[in-house]
Amino acid sequence: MLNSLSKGLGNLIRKLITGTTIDKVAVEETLRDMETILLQSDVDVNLTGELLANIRKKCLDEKIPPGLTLREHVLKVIYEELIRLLGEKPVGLLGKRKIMLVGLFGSGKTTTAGKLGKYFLKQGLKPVFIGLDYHRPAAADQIMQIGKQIGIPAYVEDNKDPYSTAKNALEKFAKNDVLIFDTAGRNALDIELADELKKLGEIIKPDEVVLVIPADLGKVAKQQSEEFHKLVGITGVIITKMDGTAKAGGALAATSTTGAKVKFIGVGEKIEDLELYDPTRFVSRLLGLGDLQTLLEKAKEVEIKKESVEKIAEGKFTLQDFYEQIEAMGKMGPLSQIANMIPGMGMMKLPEGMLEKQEGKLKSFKIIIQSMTKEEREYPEIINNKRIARIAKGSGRSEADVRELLTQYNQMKKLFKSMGGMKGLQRGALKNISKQFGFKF
Ligand SMILES: Nc1nc2c(ncn2[C@@H]2O[C@H](COP(=O)(O)OP(=O)(O)O)[C@@H](O)[C@H]2O)c(=O)[nH]1
Ligand SMILES: [Mg+2]
Repeated sequence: MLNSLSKGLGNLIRKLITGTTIDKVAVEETLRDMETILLQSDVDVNLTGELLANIRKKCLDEKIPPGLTLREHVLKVIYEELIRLLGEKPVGLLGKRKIMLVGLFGSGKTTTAGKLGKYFLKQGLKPVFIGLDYHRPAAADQIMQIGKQIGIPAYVEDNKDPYSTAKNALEKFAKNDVLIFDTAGRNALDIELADELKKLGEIIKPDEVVLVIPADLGKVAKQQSEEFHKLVGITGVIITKMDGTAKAGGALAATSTTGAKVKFIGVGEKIEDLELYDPTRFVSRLLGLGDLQTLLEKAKEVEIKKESVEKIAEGKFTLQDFYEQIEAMGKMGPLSQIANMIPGMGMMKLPEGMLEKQEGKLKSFKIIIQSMTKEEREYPEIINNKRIARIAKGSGRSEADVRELLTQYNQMKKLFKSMGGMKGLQRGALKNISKQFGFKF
C-alpha cells in the first residue's frame, strides 16, 4: 500500500540517517526531495508548501531542543509534521450506533458497509445492514448477498422506498448494537442526491455520517469532502482503494485537513481489507521507522520482558537471550514480521530469505542451546572445537548444526547491532529517537 510514497520517504530518511554531515545545505536538499515525493503522490501544492515551510522553520530557525543532535531534530520534525498532515489521532467508529454511509457511485460504500459489519462482529457486537439504494438496480441484492456471506442480517424493502425502509428498520432493529445504513450514490453530488440524503438524515438521526471516498481521487478528495460536508454534514471519512493508486497520499492529506477525520482505510476488495486509520503508526511505517508501539503491544501479549525487546533493539544479546527469544518470538508471529516493526530494520537490506530460513531452524537451535553450559550461553566466544564436539553429542545434532547455530547467532547479533551502529548514530540512538517520538519503552 502507498508503495511509491513509502519508498520515496523511506529512502529520504535513510539518506538523512546515514549521511556523513547534516547541515543547512543537507536540510534544504532533503526538503527539495520531499517536495518531489509529495507532489508525485498527488498531495496538494499548497499543503505541500505549508508542510515544507513548517519543517524548514522548525529545523533551521528554531533552537534545537537540548539532548538532540540536528540530525535527530530534523527526523523528529519531519515525522511530526507528516503526522499533522495525515491526521494526528486515530478515530474509530466504536460506540456509535447509527452509521450512515454516503458517497458517489462506485466509491465503495456497499463494500465498506460489509467490511465494517465484519469489523463490528469481530468486536462482539450485533451489526445489521440496511440497504437504502433503490436507485441502482441490483443494489439491494448486493447488500443482501454480503450479509449472507458474513452472517449479518440485511434489510431491504420491496416497495423501493428508502424513507419507509429506514423508518421500519429503526423499529425492527431497536435491539441491535450497530445499524449500518448503505445509501444510494449518484455520478455527482446533485440536488436530487443532496435532498435524498438530507431527508434520510432527518429520519435516521445518525450518530455518524461517513463519507466513502476512493483514494484515486487524489487531491480532488478535498473538494468532494467539503461539498458533501456543506450539504449533508459529514462526521468522518473512509478512504477506499488505497491499494490501487499512487495518489493515496494526496487523498489522505486532503481529507485529513477538512476537519472530517479519516476513520478507516480500505486496502482491497475482500471483506477483511479494512484498517483502522492511525496516523502515527501509518507515518512510522511510511518512513521505515518501524512500529515500535505495535511490537511492544505484541510483546506484552505474550509477556516478553521489555528489557528483552530493548536488548534486541540494541543488538546486545547472548545465546541465552537468543534461546528465550526463540521461545517467546514463536508466540509473537513470524520473525520477518517482527523485524519490520523494529525501528531501522526497514532500512536494512537483509539477506534474501534469511529470517524465514532462521524460523525453520529455531527448534533445532533450542535443543542445541539446551546442551550448553551457562557460561557458554553467556559468552559464546569461548565455544571452541572441543566444546562444539561435546555439545553436538549432548544434543544429538551434528557438529555442522552447532556451527550453523553459532554462525546464525553471530549474523543476527551483527544485524541488530548494525542498526544501532550505523554511520552517524551512536548505539541505541534509534531507541532514543523513538522515545522522542513518543513511543514508550
Ligand atoms: N481494490 C479495491 N477495490 C475496492 C475497495 N473498496 C471497494 N472496491 C471496489 O469498488 C467497486 C465499487 O464498490 P461498491 O461498494 O459497489 O461501491 P458503491 O457504489 O459506493 O456502493 C467494487 O468493484 C468493489 O469491489 C478497496 O478498498 N480496494
Ligand atoms: Mg452501493
